[in-house]
Amino acid sequence: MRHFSTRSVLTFGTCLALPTQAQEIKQEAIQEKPNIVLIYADDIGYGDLSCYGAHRVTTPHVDNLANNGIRFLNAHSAAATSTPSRYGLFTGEYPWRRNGTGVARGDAGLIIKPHRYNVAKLMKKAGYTTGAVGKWHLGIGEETGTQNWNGRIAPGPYEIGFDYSYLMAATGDRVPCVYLENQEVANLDLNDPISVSYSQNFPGEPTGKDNPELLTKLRPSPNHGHDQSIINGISRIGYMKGGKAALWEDETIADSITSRAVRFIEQNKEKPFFLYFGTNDIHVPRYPNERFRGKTQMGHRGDAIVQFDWSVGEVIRALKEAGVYENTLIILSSDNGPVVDDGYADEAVERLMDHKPWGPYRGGKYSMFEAGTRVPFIVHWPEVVRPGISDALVSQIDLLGTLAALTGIELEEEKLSDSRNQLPAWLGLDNEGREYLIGAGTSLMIRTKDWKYIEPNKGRQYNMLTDTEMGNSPEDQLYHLRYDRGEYDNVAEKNRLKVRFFKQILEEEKSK
Ligand code: NG6
Ligand code: CA
Repeated sequence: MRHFSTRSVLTFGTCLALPTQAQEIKQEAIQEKPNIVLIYADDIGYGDLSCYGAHRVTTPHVDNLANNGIRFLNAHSAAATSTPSRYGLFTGEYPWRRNGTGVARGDAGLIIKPHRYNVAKLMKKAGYTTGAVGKWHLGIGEETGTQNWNGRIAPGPYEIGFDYSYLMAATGDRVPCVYLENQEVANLDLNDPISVSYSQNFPGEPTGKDNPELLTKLRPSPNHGHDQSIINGISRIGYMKGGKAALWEDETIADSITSRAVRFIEQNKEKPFFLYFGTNDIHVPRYPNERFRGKTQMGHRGDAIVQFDWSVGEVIRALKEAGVYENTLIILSSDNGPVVDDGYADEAVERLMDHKPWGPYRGGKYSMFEAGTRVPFIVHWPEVVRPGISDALVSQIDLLGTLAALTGIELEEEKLSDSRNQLPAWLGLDNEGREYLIGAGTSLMIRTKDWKYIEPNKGRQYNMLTDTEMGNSPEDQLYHLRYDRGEYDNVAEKNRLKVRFFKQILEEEKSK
C-alpha cells in the first residue's frame, strides 16, 4: 500500500498547495474548473467489485478508475440505507439529526427543503451546470401523498439547484414506476392519468398478493412484502394505476438512465458541469438486460453488477468523446452496504457461492456493523490525482465541504453543517482524513480510524429476512478495528476510559 506522507495545505479560493513538481499544471487544472461526475451505486457492497477483491464478477471499467485514481479502504456512506445516505451526501448534515430522512416512500414530499444549502446549490454558485440522473429517493412535491403525477411536480430537484433531472422518484421496488424528466412524468399519455396510493389499492387493479399468476418475471421472497401493484410482471411496494405508456421496464432501466447521463455530458461539454448519476443497480428488483444475463454464475445479482460496470464504462466513454475526461473529477461510491435477499426470489442467496459482498466486514445494508456503511469509494481525476490506495477515514458527508474547497467557495459554518473540507484526503495527499465520524442505526455510533463505539440500544440483533447482523446490543460495544475488523471482540469492559471519552463526544455532537 502506498502511504502519503505529505499533508497538504489548502488555501481557500485561490489554489491548492500541492507538494509535487506538477504543481503548476494541477493548479491550472483546478482553476479551469473540473467537471464533476458523481456515480452513486445502489446497494453495492465493499466486496462487490473486482478492484475490491471480488473474483466471481469482473468490473473492468470501475477497476480502471480505481487503478488510475485513489481507491479508498475506509470510506463511509452517511447511513446504511438510501434516503438518509443521499440526504447526508447532498446536504452535509448527518441524517440522524433530522426527522423524516428514513427510507422514503415513492410519494414522499421533497425531503431536502428548498431553503436548505446543498451540493447542487454550491455547484450552481460556482458556475456549474447541474444535472441529476437516475435514482433520487429524496421525495418530490410539497407533502407526502399530495402529488399530482399528471403535471409538473414541485418543489423538486430544480428548486434545490439541479438544472436538469431525469429521475426514478424512489426505488425500483416502489411505485410510481415511471421516469420524471424535469419533474414531469416522461411519455405520459394524459388520457391515461396516473394515480398513486400507499394506503389502498385502486378498485380492479391486480396485486402480487391476490394475483400471483400475473407475476411473470420475479416473485417476492416470502414475508418481504413487495406484493402490491404489479408493474412489468413484478409486484412492488405501493399502489398505482394508469400511465401505461410511461411505465419503465426493469430490463432497460440501466439503458434509459445511462443514455440520459451520457446526453447530459454531450450537451454540457463546453462549460463546467456537475452530474449526479444514481444508478438503479444493484437494488431490487434485480432484472438486468439480456445482454448481461449469465455474465456471472451468480444470477441476477452478479449480472446486475456487470450491468452497473457497463454504465460506468458508458459514462467514461462519453467523457472521452466529449474531450473532457482528463479534467473531470469522477467520484464513485455506493449508498449503503450489500444485502443478498432484499425481498425478491431472484436466487441471489442460492447462487452466491463464495462471493463476499461485504468483503471482510460484518453486517451489511441496514446494519450498524461496518459493512452497513463501509463502501467502495474511488476518486479519479487524471490531471491531478496520482494513482494510489488510501486508508484515510473518509465520509460522503464531506462532499459539500470538499467541493466548496475545490471550487473556492467559502461557506459559513451553518451552511457546512457536519461537512468538512477533506480535499487533501480525497485527492490522496493525506492518509488520515477525518478525526471521527458519527453514524446511526437504532442508536448512534462513533468511528475513528482505528476504533468504533456503538451506543447500547434495544434494537433487534438479527434480521432474519435479510440475514443481517444489525450491530445492536443492550451493552456498550467497542471494537478495535485495526486488529479486529470483523467486530467480534467487544473490548468495552477493558477500556472504560475510552468508552467514556466516546460517549462524551456523542453527547456533544447530539447537543449541536
Ligand atoms: C425496504 C425494502 C427493501 C428496500 C429497502 C430500501 C421490504 C420488505 N424491504 O423496506 O426491498 O426497498 O426498503 O432500500 O419492503 S434502499 O437501498 O433504497 O434504502
Ligand atoms: Ca441502497
